[in-house]
Amino acid sequence: MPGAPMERPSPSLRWDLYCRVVDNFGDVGVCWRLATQLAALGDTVRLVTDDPSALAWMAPPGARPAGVSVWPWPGPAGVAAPIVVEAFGCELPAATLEAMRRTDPVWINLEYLSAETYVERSHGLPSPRSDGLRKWFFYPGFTPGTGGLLREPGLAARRAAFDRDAWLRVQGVPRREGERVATLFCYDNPALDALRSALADAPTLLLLTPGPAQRLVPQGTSLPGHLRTAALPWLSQEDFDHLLWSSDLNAVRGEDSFVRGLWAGAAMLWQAYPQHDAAHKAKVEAAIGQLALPSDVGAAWRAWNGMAPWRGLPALAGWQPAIEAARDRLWRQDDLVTQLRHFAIQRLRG
Ligand code: TRH
Repeated sequence: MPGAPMERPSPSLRWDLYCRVVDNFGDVGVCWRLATQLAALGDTVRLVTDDPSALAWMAPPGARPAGVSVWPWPGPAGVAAPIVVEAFGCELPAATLEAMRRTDPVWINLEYLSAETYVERSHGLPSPRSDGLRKWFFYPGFTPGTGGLLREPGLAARRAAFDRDAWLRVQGVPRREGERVATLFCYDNPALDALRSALADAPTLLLLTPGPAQRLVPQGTSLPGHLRTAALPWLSQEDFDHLLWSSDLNAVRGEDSFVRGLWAGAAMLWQAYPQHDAAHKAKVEAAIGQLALPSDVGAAWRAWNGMAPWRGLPALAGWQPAIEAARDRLWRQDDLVTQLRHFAIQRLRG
């Protein structure tokens, strides 16, 4: 087109991505998403992790792109990739640091997601070190001043074309006529009984993910009212999305599922990863504000996180549009991978 600016073609990049699994599945879940999204753009990623076990169900072998290789900790010997990502301050192996001192790659620390205001202040800052290396801090987030959220290209179109009844039938949990569907992925949660009672007010199929949800929710005949439950196996990340897309209410936990719940656009309850110093309460409060949740939904989120008494389940009819509105706002921002590549390329060019 005459007069249009010439876009520089995006180079293919090589990344080393280091991930130590602290607890649960969010660390490796986020790293896997990041690695596969980079590979889909033509990049090559060596994912080094001390615990790849969850990848067996998150990313079954047939679903793994050629551009990603998984390495046991401490990773490949020899030369570091031009871009090294340290996920969540996991502390790089000594041999990797030694290799990095020889080539001085772009070293990026990918931080945890939060809606708190410190994220904008800290995003993109460098931290020089006494050995001459420099580490950059990259913060995911909800505002244009942050690194954005993980979101695959084409996600909205796939979501829009999805047939939930067909998918539920294939999983062996067909929905009955007029029944609503809820998904439960949670930590231990004293508000669970209150949620169950509230869900029993109308015909509901409650789908339980492995872990606390299946351990804590009694299954079978003792359930009150109109509620029936079904226990699911661990699903691939792709099918976990399908599960969230099939539901009218998603109770999700941790950071990665928070984002997937948002992209699903259904009514959502979020349980933050509980921290001993109660730091998660500030995260919940910031998320309620950032998503501009209506007051009854905000109250339910606080109750779900042990910050207030449970006062009932908000009507889904008002709750769902609020999540959808937040999602639509966030969809207008650049996704995390677009921003991270841009950030890395700028620093590679010095
Ligand atoms: O598993 P989590 O509780 O991980 C947590 C959080 O990330 C927390 O912030 C972190 O500090 C702590 O770990 C150490 O929740 P999260 O983040 O949602 O990660 C779950 C991953 O598992 C996510 O990528 C979705 C995926 N998943 C599937 O792929 N299939 C499934 O069936 C289920 C239930 C989850």
